[in-house]
Amino acid sequence: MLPVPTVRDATLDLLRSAGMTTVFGNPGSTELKFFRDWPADFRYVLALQESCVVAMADGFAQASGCAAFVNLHSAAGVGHALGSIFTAYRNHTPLVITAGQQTRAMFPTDPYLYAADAAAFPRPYVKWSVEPARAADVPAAIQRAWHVAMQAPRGPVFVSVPEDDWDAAAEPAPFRPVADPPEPPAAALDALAEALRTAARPCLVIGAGADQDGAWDEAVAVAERLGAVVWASPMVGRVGFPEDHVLYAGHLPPLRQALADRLAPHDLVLVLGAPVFTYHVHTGGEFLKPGVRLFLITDDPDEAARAAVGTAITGSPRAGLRGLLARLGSGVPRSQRGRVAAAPPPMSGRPTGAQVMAAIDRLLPAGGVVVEEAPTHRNDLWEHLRIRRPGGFFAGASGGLGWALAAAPGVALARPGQAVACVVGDGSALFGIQALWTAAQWQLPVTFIILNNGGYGALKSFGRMLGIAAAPGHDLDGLDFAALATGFGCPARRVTDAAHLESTLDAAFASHATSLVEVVMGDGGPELY
Ligand SMILES: Cc1ncc(C[n+]2csc(CCOP(=O)(O)OP(=O)(O)O)c2C)c(N)n1
Repeated sequence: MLPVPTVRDATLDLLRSAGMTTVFGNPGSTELKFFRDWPADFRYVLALQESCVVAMADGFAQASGCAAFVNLHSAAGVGHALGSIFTAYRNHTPLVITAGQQTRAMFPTDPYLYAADAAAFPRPYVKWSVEPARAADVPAAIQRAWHVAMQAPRGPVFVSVPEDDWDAAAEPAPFRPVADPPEPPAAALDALAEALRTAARPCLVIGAGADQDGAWDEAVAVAERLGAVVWASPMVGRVGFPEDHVLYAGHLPPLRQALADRLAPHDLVLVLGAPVFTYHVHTGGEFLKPGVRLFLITDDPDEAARAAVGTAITGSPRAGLRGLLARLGSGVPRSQRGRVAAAPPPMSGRPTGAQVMAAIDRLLPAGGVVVEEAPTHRNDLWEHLRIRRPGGFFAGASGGLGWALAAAPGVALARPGQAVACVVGDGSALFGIQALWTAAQWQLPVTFIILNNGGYGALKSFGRMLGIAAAPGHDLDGLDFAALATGFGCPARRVTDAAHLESTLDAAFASHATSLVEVVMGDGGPELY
């Protein structure tokens, strides 16, 4: 008779089959048995706080296109991670998150480190969550979790594993691959193609789901075939269209009335892989001007159901665009044009957001990736830093801060040899600052660019919008980012004059190593909206 594999052996085999041989974690006593005889074909990426662990895995999963495996420590580790789990859920990032649990025999006494109702804790921001009833079923639960995470719409899942399960005998749980997202129904694409053919001024709105689905080339082909201008959806976390293309029109604002005004010149709007729409501040007003027709193609049935207006078609955005190309024939090109590119700002005086973004645009090595969390400088980024290739930009889709600084090393781990520029506000950086250590330990080519405006600029801007003169807790005085970085083993440079921005960034990128550039900004930051 063949020896029965342990839960640990069966799980490691499953992880190999699913391509999840990188484990992101922060370990504790309840996870140790998972690491017994740790195999040489696995790598363990340690992050020093669990919100960083999950954000790093998120960056890795998005940049690699595969699910990432996470191992956390009981309820406390999951608790620290919840903010990043919320963001991963909104990002549609496939993560298999496991957490240690106390020994099963100890459950009745609520022992030290026991996670009561463990599977409930990360809900509702996981697609599926379980603590298997028997140790033997842990591998099957992990197989199912991976499948759910990778099914469209992708997202995080959770499995709680009691610490004595890893040495137990496993029930067989063969690996089962997951199918591609379904194609949109043919009849729906027929009707959409006809509407596009007869529209006078159609436009596309591209969301993160289009980039995740690998639809970049198809989006360009459809836009060119129709002569349709292309907008990026509001608060988008990934860019799905070349921002230097003549048809590229810019980013839509996350405000209802302003967005309806921006789309008013069009008679047909085709949204791909995005919610309809993501708003930030309530302004009331119309969702769309009368007479503007909207269609949505998304692989997320819930996104389809909750769209405020329009005809939603459920299916892969990429397959939808391919279906349209087949139906549109030679197309009906119109003479629409996108935006006029902003002139680069002069590089002198106290640094501004526009100067930083223009400098990154000019100097980021070919193939480089931008990771962003700089609330008041987002408009500068969209104006002056052009994303030109698929998978070239990542930002958190939830609005929760503390994601980007940790996601950036995850992106770098997934894309060996590619430079990563991580642009974050001083406030945002401090929600995930420990990630500097992981980046430095792995010698990842990430340049962390901290826009230090001495406080929470976005909240000050909100305050001005709401007529709140001086709310407490908005200033961040006495912080020394260069010293913090050095303490984490990451070399740092400080820039106080725009004349030195380009030489400093150039040196940082040229080092092909982890480094931090603190930019002391000339003012508190522009208005948000
Ligand atoms: C986890 C979390 N806590 C608090 C907030 C509220 N918040 C929104 S913007 C902001 C300020 C961010 O400051 P900084 O990163 O320095 O960028 P700036 O606004 O100055 O451009 C804060 C605290 C948030 N979005 N997420």
